[in-house]
Amino acid sequence: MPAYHFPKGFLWGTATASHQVEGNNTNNNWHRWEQEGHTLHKAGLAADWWGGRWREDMDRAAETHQNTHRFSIEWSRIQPTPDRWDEDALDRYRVMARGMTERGLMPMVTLHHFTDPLWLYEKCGWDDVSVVGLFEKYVRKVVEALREYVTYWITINEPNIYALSGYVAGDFPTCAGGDRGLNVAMRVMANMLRGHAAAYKAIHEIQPEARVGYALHYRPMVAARPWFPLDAIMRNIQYNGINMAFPSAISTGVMKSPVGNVSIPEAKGLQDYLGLNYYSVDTVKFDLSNAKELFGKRYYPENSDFSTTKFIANIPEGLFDSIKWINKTYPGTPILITENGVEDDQDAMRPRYLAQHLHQVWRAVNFNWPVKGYYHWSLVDNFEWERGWSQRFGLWGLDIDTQARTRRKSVDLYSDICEENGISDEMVKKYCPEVYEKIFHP
Ligand code: IFM
Repeated sequence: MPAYHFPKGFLWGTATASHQVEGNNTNNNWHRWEQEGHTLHKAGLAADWWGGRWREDMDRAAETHQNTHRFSIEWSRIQPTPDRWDEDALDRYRVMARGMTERGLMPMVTLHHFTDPLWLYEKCGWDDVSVVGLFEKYVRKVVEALREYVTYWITINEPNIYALSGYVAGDFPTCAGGDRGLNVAMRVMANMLRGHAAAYKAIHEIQPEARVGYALHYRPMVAARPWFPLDAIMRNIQYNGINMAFPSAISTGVMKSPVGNVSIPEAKGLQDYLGLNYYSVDTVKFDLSNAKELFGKRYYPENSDFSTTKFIANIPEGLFDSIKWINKTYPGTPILITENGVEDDQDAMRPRYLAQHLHQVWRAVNFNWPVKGYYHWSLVDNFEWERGWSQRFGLWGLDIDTQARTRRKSVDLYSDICEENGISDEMVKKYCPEVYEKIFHP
């Protein structure tokens, strides 16, 4: 029976984030943003993890042969006001991390995933360099409390999306009364790099054996018309602006930015692995009407294999290319796919999206590129930021009124993959026969 096998010890898991699953997170900037009506829906009770339902969801993860889970800590719970640490909240996260360990799930912790405590938001958040010391203090507190159970830390999730979606696109909250614009977004990103560097050093000081990285939302891009130089120029501007701030600073100590480079020497070389969040590939063309995005338009070609809300085009080769780029940029650095998934309430595309992307991961592994694990986004439907509950990324569906979970058929496919540590032709024939030829006779 033909099958693609992964190396022994490969990490198989799912990823979540505090505000998206916990519920009743009322002391952060996103809660405020939702109350002000900027989002399609409100997070509300979310998947009720703070109420204890993380336990049943971790049972689901473990029963379906996953061996790791990535979750995030909510800063506003740990430090509800600048002068108070909430030891009970820290303890709850300890119980969660221990609960994962007891179920055979290695916990991986994200320290910052889009949300900021309200008090930080009031004092201009990541747009003020004082955030660096504040973030370091919070990180120290969390690492001291959880080090018994946690070795893998993600300092910051998708700093590029945080900065650009807030300060350029206006979809995410910025700091209270703060300015917007590309300049500000880049200033925010520079402070996030300083925060990452401070956190990296602090974590290693407390826990020398820790593995510390950040999660990069990486968008491969292609020029729409290869013969038209302005498309290529736009592609490069967009590519560098969206992807390169963090990677350039980690490589050289200088943050590359479309509005001027910034020297951040303390960030150079500070990653033990790179976390890759990959979803799709953008096509880019010159667009005179789009001054806001520096005259570039990013889109998916019309004939794409689209997800339900057309948020994602299924382009699995882009994952292979992303891994290839990482391996070339940082030879030998371990790679973890810290997010990959698709919004699909009917579970019509997810099985093939999953199998095709994992096939690409397998190809990369077979070049001996050091991919160590894969975290599917996500375990259970969760609050999808400005798009609220209109997008469903879970292996399990969630009824937000009753909190009932529904097992989608992708659960069974992913469970088989995790159990086998590989993808077999039988699995593909059973769950997504429409891509059998693509996967087994490419
Ligand atoms: O839900 C988000 C997550 O918080 C960050 N990465 C992309 C996911 C899907 O949009």
